[in-house]
Amino acid sequence: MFTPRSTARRRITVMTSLAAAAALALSGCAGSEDDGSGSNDDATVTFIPKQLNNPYTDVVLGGGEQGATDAGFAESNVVGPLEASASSQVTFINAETQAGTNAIVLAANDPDAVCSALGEARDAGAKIVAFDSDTNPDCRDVFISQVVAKDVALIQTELIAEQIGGAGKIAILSATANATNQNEWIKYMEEELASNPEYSEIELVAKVYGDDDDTKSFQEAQGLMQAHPDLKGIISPTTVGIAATARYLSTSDYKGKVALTGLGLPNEMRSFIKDGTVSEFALWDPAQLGTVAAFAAKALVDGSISGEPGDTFTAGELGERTVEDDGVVIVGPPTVFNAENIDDYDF
Ligand code: RAM
Repeated sequence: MFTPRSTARRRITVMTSLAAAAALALSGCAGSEDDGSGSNDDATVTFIPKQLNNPYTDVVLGGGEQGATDAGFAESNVVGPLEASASSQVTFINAETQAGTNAIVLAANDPDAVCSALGEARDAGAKIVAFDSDTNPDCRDVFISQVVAKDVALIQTELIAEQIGGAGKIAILSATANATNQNEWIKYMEEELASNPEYSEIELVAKVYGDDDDTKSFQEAQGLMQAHPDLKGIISPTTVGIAATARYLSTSDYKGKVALTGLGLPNEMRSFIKDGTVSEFALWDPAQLGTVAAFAAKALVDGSISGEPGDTFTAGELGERTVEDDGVVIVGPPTVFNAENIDDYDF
């Protein structure tokens, strides 16, 4: 688990589009000096998450900023929108390009909407690391994937199948409709449900989107149960969605009758495990995702990797990582949390 040890120079900027445009107009080009040793001692990195008001994002960025310090960035910044909408990140990317940041680490709300802005950032010399949710692969140097995408889909399918006794109607309550990460996991879940004979009696009846907004996710969970009163289970592959759905179920007649699994933060899910609303869910250590992304960004800025398959870099205490096909770097395997182990985790 990630424990902060020192504080990087940091500016958290929550900007409206207007403020971002003003910042863009005012900022100069920072740039950085290369001392010829291959290590850029003045280099800066900017993290742009899907959205800022998301507890998952906070843990990822904690690991990211610590990683930025440990990797040797002189400065790390966090900017981003409050809502995880498709186009919301473009203004922030443009402002960072103007400011001359050396690396942008971004979780894409939409694989294509950010591409032209990222292209301009690259033309200005910035390295682009996608993390958590990928861009179109042409628009970044590497993608730091928290887990093997198929594995995270399979584990959620397996968990729901176990929890509903292998038969019945299920639904998926996702984040935003364009989220690259959730959509990839859902694609693998659907393929698995359709092709694995063990799941032939499970029927996926609905996919709904809570937009990683707590209130909307809660309402979508409520709507699912109204539309499908015979639903046996819900998979929510988003930390915001699973927590909101658990809160809804926990005070409803469906508590303990409708199974809920997906991807959650142990600290947000603990009470729902303890009160019997949820029996098992999965996730990885989000801080490690941020840390590996920061080290990858520094390796790209230093020129020690270019993002080609086979490139390797060291992610501090987390050890060596290899760039795989399509420029993907895997952080680690998913963990399943339940009543037995949930108190061992604090994030
Ligand atoms: C939410 C976000 C994020 C995802 C996690 C599991 O917080 O949608 O992108 O990786 O859930």
